[in-house]
Amino acid sequence: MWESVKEFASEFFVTGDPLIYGADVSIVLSMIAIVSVLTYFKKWGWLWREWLTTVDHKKIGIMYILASVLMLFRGGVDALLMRAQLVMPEMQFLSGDHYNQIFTTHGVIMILFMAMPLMFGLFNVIVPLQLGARDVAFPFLNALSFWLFFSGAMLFNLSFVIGGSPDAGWLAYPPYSELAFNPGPGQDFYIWGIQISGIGSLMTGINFIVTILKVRAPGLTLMKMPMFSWSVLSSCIAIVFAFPILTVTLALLFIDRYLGGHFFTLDGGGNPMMYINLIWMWGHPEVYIIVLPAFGIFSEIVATFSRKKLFGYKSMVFAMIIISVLSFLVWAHHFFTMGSGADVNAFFAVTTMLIAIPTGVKVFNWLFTMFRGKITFETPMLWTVGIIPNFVIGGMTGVLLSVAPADFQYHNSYFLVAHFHQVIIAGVVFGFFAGLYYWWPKIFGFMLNERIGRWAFWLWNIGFYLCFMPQYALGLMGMTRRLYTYGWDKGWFEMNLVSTIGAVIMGAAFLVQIWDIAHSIKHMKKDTTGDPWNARTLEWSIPSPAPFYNFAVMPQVTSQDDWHERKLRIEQGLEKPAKVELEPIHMPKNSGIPIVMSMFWFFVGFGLIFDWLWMAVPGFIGVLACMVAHSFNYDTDYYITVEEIKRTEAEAGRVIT
Ligand code: HEM
Ligand SMILES: [Cu+2]
Repeated sequence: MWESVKEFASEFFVTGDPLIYGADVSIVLSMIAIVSVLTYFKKWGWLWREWLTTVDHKKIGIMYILASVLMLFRGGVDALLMRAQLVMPEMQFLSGDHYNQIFTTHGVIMILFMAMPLMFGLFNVIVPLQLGARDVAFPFLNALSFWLFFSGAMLFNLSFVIGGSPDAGWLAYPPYSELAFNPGPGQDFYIWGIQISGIGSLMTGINFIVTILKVRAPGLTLMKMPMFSWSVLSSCIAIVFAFPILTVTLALLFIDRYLGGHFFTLDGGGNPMMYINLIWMWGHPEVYIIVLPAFGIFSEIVATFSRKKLFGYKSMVFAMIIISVLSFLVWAHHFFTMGSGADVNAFFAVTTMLIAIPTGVKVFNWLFTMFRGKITFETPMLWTVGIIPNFVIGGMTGVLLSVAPADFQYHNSYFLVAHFHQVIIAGVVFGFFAGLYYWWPKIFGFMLNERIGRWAFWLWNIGFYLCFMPQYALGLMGMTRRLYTYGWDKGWFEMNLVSTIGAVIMGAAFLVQIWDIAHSIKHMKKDTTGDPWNARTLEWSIPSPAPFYNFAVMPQVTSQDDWHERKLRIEQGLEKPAKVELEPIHMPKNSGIPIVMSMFWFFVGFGLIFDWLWMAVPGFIGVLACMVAHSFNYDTDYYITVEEIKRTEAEAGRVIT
């Protein structure tokens, strides 16, 4: 009996590595700490009522952002571990197996559990405010999306201490991700972690398309809509078409692994290249899904800090839609070496190069917006201006990679690693940082310290160039990706050393950002204006942070950059702050079902990973029960009284007459 318990435990828990034991201890300690703090301060009820059951888009957005910062930390630690192993030839810090696990979890976490939720966080906090709406179209669904993402992320992260991490790369190519070569539970953690959170992403896509098309303030026609909302729309259209492909692909891989299918195995008539085609039919649109909103953010910031209308509004909209369509026609550029022949490769090379045109249009539009503007360089603008050259280099190396015959040389080399980090860090992550600095006062109601913010900016950028520029050269010198060790004879030492130093500087930059937040909380400088940057769009017309109903009165929109125009009219005495008639506001009620249902999904996933049907089946019944319970719940909304609106507005310093 005791023996079998011991045997089970040694397979169930990951053992043998001091890093893991350290993680075990810190997980247990932080759980104890969190539970004791909540109990001591009697905060359980508050946590449940205000956060865990909320359907308020702003709070959901904040939870997304918080989760993504935690994941940035984990993904960043992974990155530093890898760079430590590569710092010099013949390092003995990580074993080959361990290195494989780390680049896999790093890639998955950074893209699916860091970039995606950071983006969804910004969608959530900002889009309804920009549209003059009271919430998203489906607030309950929105909460469910968040909790599904959260369950999926927790499931994936659990593989670090239970069962073992996946190690087949961030896209889990077969045959290596198939059962025959990868029998442990790591790959199943991968499938279920991504599957569960992916359903959440799909629902977010649907939710925001409907919100943008259907829930805009009166007068806000599509062609008057702020550019960030346009970018969200184009990104969500791509989500709705791309994510079902991911769901199906992973389902097929699951059938291969769990039921002995042969979709992607050569024996039995399957074909691994089929998986690789399918996963990139999702994977390439995915990178545009995360970069398009960053383009929207740059557009907002450039206009605000140049004190000018965005140059080329229509061409921006057009470019964004074209990018989201074209992103579905380029997937094979990830495997020009597959052997599909010159015609196929030529097609995908040309479509890839075509994307450079709308992207170039956008870059020129930003530059023309700045031209003759009264530019000021507060942190959001600093990030935006810093990103432009960075992103242009990333884009141009992308064009180099798209030349199919040349790609036979670049393929799977460090040239590629440098390229995709350049677009994904300088385009996506820095873009979301810019958005976070820009909207921070609106989200949290206080200003971030500008001086510390500048330090973070410079450290991130210097660290970035030091880390990734040498990798282009290393790639051309023959260093291949996913390589965990190399010899002294290669001549790669110096550049790898520089690269690791750059990574450490980025790590320091992250800490400076956390310090910036802590410092700013301590020296609380409240944003009493609601419009600290003198900005142009509707979200800045209400107090910071926005009251829970967002707009006390529905704004009547008459032009692009409506808030800017309204400020001008008031200044010129053409418009008096209007007398308004307050009406009770219709709001959705909180619900505990999303978090409970996602917990059941977690059990479904965990049960299937370990082939414990006694857990998976009840989990699934729980999911169905939650659906039924929600269907019969008619108590889903309420009205805020005029009195309460008046009181809330007065507390935010706004008098309503
Ligand atoms: C912040 C600094 C970062 C550093 C120092 C870093 C470093 C690395 C390293 C060393 C690798 C492994 C390369 C190899 O051995 O082939 C890697 C792979 C990867 N990184 Fe990063 N990374 C960073 C940020 C990011 C971010 C922000 C993302 C995405 C949002 C990202 C996405 C990926 C992906 C998808 C892979 C490929 C994993 C695979 O080969 O399966 N990285 N990174
Ligand atoms: Cu691609």
